[in-house]
Amino acid sequence: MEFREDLIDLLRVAGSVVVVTGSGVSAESGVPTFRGGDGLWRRYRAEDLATPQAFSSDPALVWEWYDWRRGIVAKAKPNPAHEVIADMERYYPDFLLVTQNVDGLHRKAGNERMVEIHGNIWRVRCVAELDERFLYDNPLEVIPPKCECGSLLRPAVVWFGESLPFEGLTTASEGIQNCEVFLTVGTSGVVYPVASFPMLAKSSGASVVDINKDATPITSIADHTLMGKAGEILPELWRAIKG
Ligand code: BV8
Repeated sequence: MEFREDLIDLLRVAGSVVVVTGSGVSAESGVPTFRGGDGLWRRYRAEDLATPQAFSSDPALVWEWYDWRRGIVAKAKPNPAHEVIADMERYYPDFLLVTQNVDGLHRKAGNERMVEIHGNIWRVRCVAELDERFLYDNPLEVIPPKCECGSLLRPAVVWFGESLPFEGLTTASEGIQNCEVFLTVGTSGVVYPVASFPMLAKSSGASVVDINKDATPITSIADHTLMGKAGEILPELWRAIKG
């Protein structure tokens, strides 16, 4: 796989790098994407399941979907794309990973300087007390799961129409406005506010690099577009950078 010299030079000497990932980075770990060929939403419509309204009208249905996804994620392992992104955290002096994924695979691969900006599928929140905790039961013993206080537990993820965590959003925005290189991997660039991050990076003077299997709205603003599978491109790119 050939890469442009200026891309290799850029990534070899960068001091500050922000990486934003979407479900495409976990596709080669066997976790279905949202909008691709085997997209999760293809079988289910987002508005039917990943919204507060859906949960309040049918918490069991929403939990059936999440329990099914938790089962898939439990068997998934980080793939070479996750491994390279974990290596990047050790290599770059100033590094931040912002993931839209709730599967926890980046943390499994070793990333720590990271924001799970849409939450984590293994965390749950009591709808009454609002405290969060991990719930690793797989499969769930009871659907929908309940808190000791008797109230429902919900997935501690960000649903459509819900605000993203303030702290995570602030960390991400600050990182993006101060980075030299902004790398997106496996995101369709359609879900806001994360979809606005590439333009924020560009307008803040960063070089935008996009790795994706397909063209997306990010393609038109990226300085470098690497089209293909993240699990194949990233290891090759990383070998070229580290020489
Ligand atoms: C909010 C967590 C403020 C739960 C998710 C109209 C215009 C603009 C915005 C809106 C609008 N209408 C509504 C909105 C707001 C809405 C939104 O953006 N909707 C979109 C659909 C238009 N956003 C929100 O509601 C957000 N909140 O705005 O708050 C607010 C507050 C109060 C009241 C009003 C507003 C909350 C959004 C978060 C939703 N939660 N997930 C869960 O996971 O169950 S979204 C879900 O989509 C996942 O997090 C996912 O990660 C995310 C983004 O999708 P991608 O990760 O990009 O995945 P996708 O499948 O789409 O793409 C994969 C890509 O990878 C593809 O391009 C594919 O080609 C590529 N690929 C596949 N395989 C590979 C690969 N690439 C490389 N290698 C491979 N092997």
